Amino acid sequence: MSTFVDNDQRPLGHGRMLRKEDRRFVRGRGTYVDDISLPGMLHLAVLRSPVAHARIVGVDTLAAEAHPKVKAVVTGAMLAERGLAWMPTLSGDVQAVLATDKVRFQGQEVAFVVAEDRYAARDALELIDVEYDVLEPVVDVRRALDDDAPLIRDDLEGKRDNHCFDWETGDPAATAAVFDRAEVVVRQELVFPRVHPAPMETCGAVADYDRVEERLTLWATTQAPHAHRTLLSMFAGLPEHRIRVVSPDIGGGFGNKVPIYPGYVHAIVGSMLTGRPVKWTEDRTENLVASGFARDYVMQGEIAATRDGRILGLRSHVLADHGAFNGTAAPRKFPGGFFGVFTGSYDLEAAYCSMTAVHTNKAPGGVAYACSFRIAEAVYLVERMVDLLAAELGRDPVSLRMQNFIRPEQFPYTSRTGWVYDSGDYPRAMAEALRIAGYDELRAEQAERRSRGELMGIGVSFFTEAVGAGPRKDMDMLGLGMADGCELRVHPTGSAVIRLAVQTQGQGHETTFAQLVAEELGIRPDDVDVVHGDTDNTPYGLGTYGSRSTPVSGAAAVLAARRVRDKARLIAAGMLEVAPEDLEWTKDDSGGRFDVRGVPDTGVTIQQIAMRAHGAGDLPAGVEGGLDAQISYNPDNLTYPFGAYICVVDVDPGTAVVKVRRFIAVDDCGTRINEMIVEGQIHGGLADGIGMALMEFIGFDEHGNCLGGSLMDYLIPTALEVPDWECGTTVTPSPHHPIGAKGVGESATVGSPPAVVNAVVDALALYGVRHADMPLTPSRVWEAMQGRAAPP
Ligand code: MCN
Ligand code: CUN
Repeated sequence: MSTFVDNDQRPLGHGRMLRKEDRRFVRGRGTYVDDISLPGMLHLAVLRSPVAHARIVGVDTLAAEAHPKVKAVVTGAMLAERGLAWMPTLSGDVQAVLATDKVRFQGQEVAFVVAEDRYAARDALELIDVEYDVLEPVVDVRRALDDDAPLIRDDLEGKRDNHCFDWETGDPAATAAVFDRAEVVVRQELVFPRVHPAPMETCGAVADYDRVEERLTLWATTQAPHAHRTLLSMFAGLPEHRIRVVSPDIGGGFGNKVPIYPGYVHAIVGSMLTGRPVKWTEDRTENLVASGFARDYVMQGEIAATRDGRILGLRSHVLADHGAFNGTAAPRKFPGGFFGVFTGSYDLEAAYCSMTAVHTNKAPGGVAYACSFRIAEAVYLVERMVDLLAAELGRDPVSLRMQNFIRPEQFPYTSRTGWVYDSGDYPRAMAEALRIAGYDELRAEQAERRSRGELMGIGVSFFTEAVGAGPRKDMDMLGLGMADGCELRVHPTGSAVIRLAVQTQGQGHETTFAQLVAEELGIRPDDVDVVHGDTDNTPYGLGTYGSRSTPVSGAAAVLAARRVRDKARLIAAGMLEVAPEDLEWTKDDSGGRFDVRGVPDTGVTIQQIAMRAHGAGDLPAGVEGGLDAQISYNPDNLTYPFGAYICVVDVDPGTAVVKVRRFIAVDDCGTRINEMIVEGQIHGGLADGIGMALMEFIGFDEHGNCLGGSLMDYLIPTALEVPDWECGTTVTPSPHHPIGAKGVGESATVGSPPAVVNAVVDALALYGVRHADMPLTPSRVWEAMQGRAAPP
């Protein structure tokens, strides 16, 4: 019986197909890090700071060490003796593995215990006595650079204030000039609050250090196993070839699993000290309070236009809260991530952005939660500013966007901040969204409801992303170039295995990468196994984030398969005794084959060729045996997916509760490998967007206590809060990707928050509301309706 399911009868490659990995997931047969159990394994628990900012006066571990089940208690002072108290972050800062001098955010790692079981390890934490000399914390990002603000990073030599970095992009003089001659200028401060990716599986690791062989195996919840291996080698001084990082099934990453966390290092140190495998698993609060956050930008937006709606310029200053340590994962040249694409989908004359990043007494992180390296923030800025301009001009937000879109014939388009958009047809995507929404009827309905005092809002957003980092000449992390390896082997019987540098966290790579190879080789996706997430068994590459897997590794997989096909042609030519150029590649439901040109069905199948490649008999001169290919793919450019979103909300005038009634999403990610998986990515991202716009919030009180430390406080949307998505598609292939695919994994998270906020503000127009900051909880919406400022 075939286990292969194909919904649209295209069994050989691209197309709708159920996910291969779900066979194990729906049967509960996935293997997550916490499922790893090794003989003699010990368990690790982390003691975390209860306060946001304090000097450590003393740590007394004697009682914990005396616990009968405790094998080791480790403090920052002990790590410092071995030079391991501080580790590098992905953005060139350092982060405490365990605090030595001070704690700098609530939840920071202060000590860890390794014990025989998880309960004993937790119990022993309570036996550790830490004396803190509590210091004033910096909680408000706007206060961080005040002269009298307490200094957070006194660990850094010569540091006098909480400044983290400055960055700018665009042309300040040209932008000032267009603002000077603009007929209309609109200004607004926009806050994209701190949120958290909150993956279902928290972070964790199992470290197994073999003292005899001096080899380390680390199972870890990582989105970038190879990069982590290199960094661990550089940091811990272990030879890289004796480190194996395994990222098994991962229960959601969303950027939360890109950084190297202190917990991974604790597990390694614990295993080295005890000589036994050590497991560390975060609980939910640890994940929410101490692991990589997202956003936290305060943006001053300014947009300049003519009175007839021609957008001339965009200017922005961003105050970026990077928390206690700059743990952002972004290519080295882009400390503000890809915020530079903040000019969005519009052909304007000039743009300029300056950014000041600061340290606060909050958890480190930064680039996470399906953000496309800060494009979520950039899209929010431009799409709110365009709506504010539309309101100022009394224009419909759709017609204003249509008037200013980059036109299809302008691609490839170089933006005013230097990004080369590869391809696009924005009016077509917008028109499709309007069609699905029935936009004119919606506006008519709104007018009618308004006349009855009902609060219906229609919000529009249009986004362009830049995803698929490299190229390596422009993009690296800590000096590691952003290219991806890929290795394809075709077995004698014609099935294949592809080994990838990227690693799925739920995106369905085992299916889509098999489909890519299947499409090129004319074999069934079920006959292609995908191996990833194991540095010993996959080629080098920088991992999965920034929706780069399809643009970079996907391209690598296609080109590897084409190399195999080129070799297959040579072998087929030998088998058929014709010249290679006299062969024609054909593919139908039964598979792929080389036929002699003009003589159908006389040729050899890919399976026959594979057997010959490995089997007895001569191969053509110069052709080696086997049917394998290996490639390291360095993309020419990023890919630029885009989309048009329309959100319809109803606001209850009595309770200020926002209900999302409809959500229309037209996405263009070029050629789609698997429609179903793409839709799943979009559905998930839209839910994320509704969550951020309406309820998700990592807040802090004045003492620096995190107020989002459980799923009772940090609200994420459920099926009750989201509508049935209405998705549409346009396809504008990327000219430089071998099958024209663009990334899609973050599109909906990036594009949807402004659509929701624009809809709520539109609903509140009756109250004269011009703007309200996320999350638009009932209390915030209520405040806005009272004409008062929202509470901080
Ligand atoms: N795809 C496709 N056709 C395209 C583009 C993509 O069929 N034109 C498929 C891909 O082959 C892949 C999936 O869609 O199976 C997502 O592809 P891609 O856009 O390349 O993104 P990545 O695979 O690199 O995934 C990363 C991206 C990011 S950065 C975050 S954050 C996020 C996201 O994916 N995290 C996720 N979606 C997620 N989905 C799940 N379930 N879990 C996460 O942690
Ligand atoms: Cu910005 S979150 Mo994804 O790039 O892993």
